[in-house]
Amino acid sequence: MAAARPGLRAAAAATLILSVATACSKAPTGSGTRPSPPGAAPGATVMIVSDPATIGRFTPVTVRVAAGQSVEWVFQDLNPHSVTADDNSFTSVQTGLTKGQTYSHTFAQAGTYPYHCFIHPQMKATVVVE
Ligand SMILES: [Cu+2]
Repeated sequence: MAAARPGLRAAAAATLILSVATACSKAPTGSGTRPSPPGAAPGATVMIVSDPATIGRFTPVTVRVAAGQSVEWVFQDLNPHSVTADDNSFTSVQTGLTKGQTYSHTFAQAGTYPYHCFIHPQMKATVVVE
């Protein structure tokens, strides 16, 4: 007479490990001007690099963010550059920022925001807010 026990089904499925990494604690590099309110999600980063043709260049030339997100510009060129909206709705200091400095702006409203460098108007780029 064998005690045919079906045995306990491995209830291992109950071991749900909540490892969903919702790490929103990404600290922005540098401690420059940060008009972003706390909690504003950084949507995109634009590098300002040197370029023999235009002195400086925004890369990528077009970034897309959602309304309410910010864009951070990271200056990597030794020459000073600015981030200035074509309609002057936002700007970093127009005398320019240089390597190691950052500027960020939060875009509350959807739209297309062309901008340039105040010092070198041939430097052009666009932020698209969706
Ligand atoms: Cu410039």
